[in-house]
Order: sequence, then structure tokens, then C-alpha cells
Amino acid sequence: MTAAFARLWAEIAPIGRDRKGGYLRYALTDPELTLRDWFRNQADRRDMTVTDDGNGNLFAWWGAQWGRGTVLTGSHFDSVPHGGGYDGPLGIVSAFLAVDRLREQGFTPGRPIGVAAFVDEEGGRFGLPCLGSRLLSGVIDPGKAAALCDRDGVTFGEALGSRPAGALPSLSARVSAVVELHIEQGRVLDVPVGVASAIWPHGRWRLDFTGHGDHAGTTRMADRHDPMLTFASTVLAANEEAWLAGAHATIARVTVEPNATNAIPSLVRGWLDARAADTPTMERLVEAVVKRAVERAGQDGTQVVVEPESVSPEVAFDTSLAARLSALLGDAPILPTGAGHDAGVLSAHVPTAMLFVRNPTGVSHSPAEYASDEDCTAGVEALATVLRELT
Ligand code: HGY
Ligand code: MN
Ligand code: MN
Ligand code: MN
Repeated sequence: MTAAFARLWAEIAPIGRDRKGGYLRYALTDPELTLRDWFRNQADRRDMTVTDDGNGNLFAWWGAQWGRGTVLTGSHFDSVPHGGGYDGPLGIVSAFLAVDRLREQGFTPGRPIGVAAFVDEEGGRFGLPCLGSRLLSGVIDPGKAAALCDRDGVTFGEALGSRPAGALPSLSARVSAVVELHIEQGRVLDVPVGVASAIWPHGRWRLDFTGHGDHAGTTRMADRHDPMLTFASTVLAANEEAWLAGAHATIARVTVEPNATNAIPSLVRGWLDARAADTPTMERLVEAVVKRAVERAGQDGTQVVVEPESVSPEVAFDTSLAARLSALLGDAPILPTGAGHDAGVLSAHVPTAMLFVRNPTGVSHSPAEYASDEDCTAGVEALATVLRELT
């Protein structure tokens, strides 16, 4: 199976690589569309029917589409810009190989298995993470989703070519379980495979800093109201407050207008990503960062506006299911994660589990993201064992 994994992995590894060895696989752009063609080809090779739910999510079926007791597995193809190659695609490649494994063992599932490729899980193109699973489960209005815009002003509806279909009727009645396999993001596992216990509460807040745009060469320092200063001070504040709270906070994805070396900007836009082991800690962290941003704006004569963009409460995966799978997999470790996942969204509607494949460095959302072929193969075997158990 290691050779089979290496072969399949070699097919997708070159797709969407950027010039510096990272990946740029924004949802519904050429590289991701190429991966979707690869997905259809893999399904064809396995006589699996492919359906699209009208939201940009693809499903390859072993058994009746959305039949009673359906078990969904899979993940996403899209990446963050200059990201790693495993986050997402590993769950999809492993799902197809797990189907192969079960077939080699002469197993026929008693329930349909659907291999899923969810659209824009990272929210890297249209700004809302887990866009596809939120649409499928009905937690975002299709009209609102259709209007989400990318950096070039292209809406999700335009990229999709239609208004998203929205929620699948009676999802929780049709689907008996979801199992998403994913590369570990962090460095806890000292065995090849682990089981998720929870996803930390996390969210994104948009921070708009406005000031007085002016000439960088003729405006005296005393006359400046530079939002870049307020922004820079808030970046440091987020870092300090995160250390104090024992949490995680990053301000990234910045845009500056006008973005010129000889102009004091009038607008600096940043996004705060804040995460903590519990919701009150996350909320206190965000409050502390915003408070310091507003105080600094007062000093700089600038303004700051904060908008929550997407805030996800803690996800506690089905504890009995996690314990059952851990036991099934030889007492695999059960561990939380700070990363959001489609499985997290779906867990509010269907019994859901996640399997993590060891990441020796723990690095993710980076070209350095890596898991060994041997551990990935162990992940495939584990997923096949779990799918056999659940179907
Ligand atoms: O950003 C996250 O938490 C996940 O990797 N999408
Ligand atoms: Mn990710
Ligand atoms: Mn992911
Ligand atoms: Mn995910």
C-alpha cells in the first residue's frame, strides 16, 4: 500500500506548486479545478459515481448516493497561499486508497461510502472558512455565500457558475457518520495515527485602520495620522496578549491603501486570527487586543473598526465515537487541535470523527508541511479499518 500511496501522491504533488515550492490552490481556480478532474478520474477508475451538491462540493460514491446510513469521508483540495501539500488532499487520497484496501479485502460496505472534496475549506479565496461544508449543512445562506468576493472581485456565485444549492435536505437523517483524515497540524503524535477529541474555539476578525493619507516626503511627523503605526502596534499587542492568555493570535493577510513607499496610507486592513483552548479565553484575548488597538488609535489620531468575520465555537467530537475508534486502532492517542476543519462544521449535524496522521515537524500551512509515506499508509489502513467498522 505504501507504493500505491506514493504513486497516487506523485500524481497530485506537482499540481498547484508555486515558484518557491509552496502550493497555491485557491478554490475553483485552475490548480484546484485540475485536482477536481483528478478526483473524477480516480472515481471513474473505481466505478464510483461522482455527484456535485450544487455548492461546489464533489462526492464519489461507493453505494447509493446519500443512501440511508451514508458514511462520508474525504477533505478539501484548496490550500492557503504558499501552503503545504498535505493539508486537505491527504484526506481525499487516503479515502480513495481506503476504498481500494477494503475491496482488496473482499469487503462490501453495508452502507454507502461517499468520498468528499469540500470547496474553500481554508477560506483563502472567498474569505469564509469551510464554505462548502457550511453550505451543505445549511449554516450559511446560499445568497450570502454567492456574494462572497475574491481579491479580484469575482464572486463565489460567478466562480461556481450558479447560485449555490444550499443545504442538503435531511442531511443528518441520511448521513450516519463523517470521518475526515487530516495531517496533524502541531507536533503531538509519536505514533503514526491519532484520533481528534476537539477543535479549539477560533475565529477571524477584520481590523480596518483608517488615518490621513498624505505625502510621505512632505508631511511633518507631528502632522501625521498614520494607520500603519496603529496597525503595527496592534500586531505587537496581539502577540503579547496571546502569550499572557496562553492562546494563539496572529494578524496577517494585510492590505494597505494606497500601497506606495511615498504615501502615508489612509487605510490598513488586517485580519486577526485568535484561538484558545476555551471560548472565554479566546473572547478575553480578542477584547484585550481590540482595547489596545483603540487606545493606540487615540494616540495616533487614527480610527480602528473591528468586524468578526467568522467565529467558530469549540467543537467537542463525539466522545464515544472517538473512544471507539481509538480502541479499534490499538489505543490510538486522542488529541485536540487548534485547526478548523469541515469535520468540525459537520459535527454539529452528524456523529463525526477525525483521524490525524503524524506530522514529524508539526509544521503546516507551509511548504515544509510533511508526513512520511509510511505514516500516510498507516493512515490509509486506519481509515479502511474505521470505514469497515462504521459501514
Ligand atoms: O485554518 C485552519 O484552522 C484550518 O487549517 N483550515
Ligand atoms: Mn488548513
Ligand atoms: Mn485542512
Ligand atoms: Mn478540514
